[in-house]
Amino acid sequence: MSTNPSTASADPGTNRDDHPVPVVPATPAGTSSGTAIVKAEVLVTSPDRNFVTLRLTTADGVVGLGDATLNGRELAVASYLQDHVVPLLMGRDAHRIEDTWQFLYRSAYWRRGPVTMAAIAAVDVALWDIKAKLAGMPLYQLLGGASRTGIMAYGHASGRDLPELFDSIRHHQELGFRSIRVQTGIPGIDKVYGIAAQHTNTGSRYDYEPAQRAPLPAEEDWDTRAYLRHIPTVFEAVRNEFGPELPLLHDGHHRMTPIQAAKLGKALEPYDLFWLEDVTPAENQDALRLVRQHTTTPLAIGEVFNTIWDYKTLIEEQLIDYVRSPVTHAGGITGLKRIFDYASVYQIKSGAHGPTDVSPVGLAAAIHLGLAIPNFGIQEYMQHAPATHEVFRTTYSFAGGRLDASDAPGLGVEYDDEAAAAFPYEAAYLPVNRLLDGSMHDW
Ligand code: KDG
Ligand code: MG
Repeated sequence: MSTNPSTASADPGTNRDDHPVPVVPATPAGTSSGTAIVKAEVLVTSPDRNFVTLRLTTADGVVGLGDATLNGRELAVASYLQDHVVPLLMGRDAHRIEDTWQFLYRSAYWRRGPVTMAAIAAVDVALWDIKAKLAGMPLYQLLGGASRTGIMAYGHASGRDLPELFDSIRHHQELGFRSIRVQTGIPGIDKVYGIAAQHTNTGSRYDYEPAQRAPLPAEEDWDTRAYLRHIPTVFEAVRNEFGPELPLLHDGHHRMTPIQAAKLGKALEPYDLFWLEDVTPAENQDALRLVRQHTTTPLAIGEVFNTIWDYKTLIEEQLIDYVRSPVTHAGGITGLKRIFDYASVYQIKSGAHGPTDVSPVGLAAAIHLGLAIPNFGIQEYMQHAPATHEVFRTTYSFAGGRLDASDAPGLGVEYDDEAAAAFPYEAAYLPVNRLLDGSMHDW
């Protein structure tokens, strides 16, 4: 790995220090040597924000891309890939996607977790990209073909106050969004998650990305009682202004206790939310039992979950309505499709995470998967900055509230090395939250 932007490759039999790699897996029986992986590059670049991308190349020169971006911890995944995964990939048959997934998951011994699962995801998506290119098809065709004409996407409207929020909702409607997430400032709290126009500790705007480039995380404030008092009044005002039909979403961002979450879900019932997201910290799956007993507001959870095991209680006990993991952090197409299939048994739908810290490669993978699965719900679409699109040349489209894949073979995304070279990695951290008495709280 290098970071400026990085291209680090491993030829068969060497690692980055040119020492012999102790174990180079033999090309499995039946492999046509043309599909053997001969190059694996870990690319780190920062066009508006940091991204980690894996690029695999086969002996025949077919290239696949995978997203391994983990916001605020990017270099940990880059090192995991470069130091511990790239050497294992040399000579493997790019066609053997499931076997490679199982090999990487089981051989680590230390299972799950965002770093491991983002690394596995990057390999998995790059292999699907290669397989679809070899088949001469867009990826969704290999996943079973399109089940729908485009996938419904929601955008992020926000404002420090109601007038600013209404302007932002109208702006998103003009951009074509038909479903809208609503976040607002809270009276008495200076800086709150998800408000685009608020000024940050570094003086820049918060528009695209909460992770700020600075040596230390920014500090935001939190007061749950003020939040619980204010949010129902916001949704009442939005419904009065925009009518009953517009699908509205809201992200609680892991900040409530179970009983507070139950209270908020109940208070929001008259405003008919599409979903209420991450009401409680995700580690405690049992908390959702209490929330569920008290409210019919649909619940979405899982953007910090990485495997099917993290969802076991939530899915089997039908404690949620939407699964939030992205392809990028949940073991790729292979890992996330398994979770979605499991969820479909319980009438739970997909609602994949799609902030700017999922790269255009990760978003493209989500679009292909969302087109194919039977239980698609909605896709988050936070829209990348123009600089990001200089590096990641995409072919997906957004119109009429829906994202759609192109007919380009594979994922339909190309990586521009020359453009990437202009955007070196810069350390950036997600903010932290403190309560008004100074104690730490979930962000
Ligand atoms: O990196 C953290 C962000 O991806 C997260 O804060 C965004 O909660 C989020 C969302 O719903 O998009
Ligand atoms: Mg969220």
